[in-house]
Amino acid sequence: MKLYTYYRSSAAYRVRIALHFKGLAYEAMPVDLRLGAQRRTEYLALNPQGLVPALEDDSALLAQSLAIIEYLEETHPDPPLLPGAPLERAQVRSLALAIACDLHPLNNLRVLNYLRSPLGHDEVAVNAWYRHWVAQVFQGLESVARRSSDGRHLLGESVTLADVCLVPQLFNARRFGCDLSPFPILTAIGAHLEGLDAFARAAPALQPDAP
Ligand SMILES: N[C@@H](CCC(=O)N[C@@H](CS)C(=O)NCC(=O)O)C(=O)O
Repeated sequence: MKLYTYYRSSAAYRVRIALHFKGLAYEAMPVDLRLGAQRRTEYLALNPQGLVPALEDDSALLAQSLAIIEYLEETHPDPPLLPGAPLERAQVRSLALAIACDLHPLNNLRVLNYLRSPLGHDEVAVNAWYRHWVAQVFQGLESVARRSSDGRHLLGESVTLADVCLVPQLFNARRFGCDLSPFPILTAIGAHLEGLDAFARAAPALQPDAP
């Protein structure tokens, strides 16, 4: 398998965690978002959505991190990232979607760039935007975690898709200087997960395209 990735992309980071968690080998194909490589003709020919990650398997190309992870889950169910019971699966997906659909798209590179130009916002305003949406979604996640977490995972007692989405989002939040002190459960979960092999190997600093 080939993974089109960028070391600091949190969506690609999710897929890297899932691949390592399932013990699947892959070749990293870096796409340099800083240079706009995701919008070049060669890449758009592969992935017309023009974003990372994308996974090539059996000469088919899949875009969208959650679709990719669900594909890996179906083709390589062990170890699982989704629980067995339908209600628990839905709860895990609900948290993953809060991060991947309600938070991440608001703070994506192209959105931040659009705020800068043409809308003309300065870095102070862009950072305020970024931190506002992190705080709002993390508040809800922290409340859920207060009820459902064992202090090491968002839900239940093993790694799930929700954890796979949380760790890259925590990485991004730190990168943008978000105040994480109101979220002690989320940060404790992150500290535990970052120590696990699959999460550690997927970390941005260890990627071949990291500076
Ligand atoms: N919903 C997509 C989001 C993918 C996405 O936004 N990727 C970002 C990096 S984290 C990207 O490629 N950004 C490039 C850009 O904004 O031009 C997924 O989950 O895969």
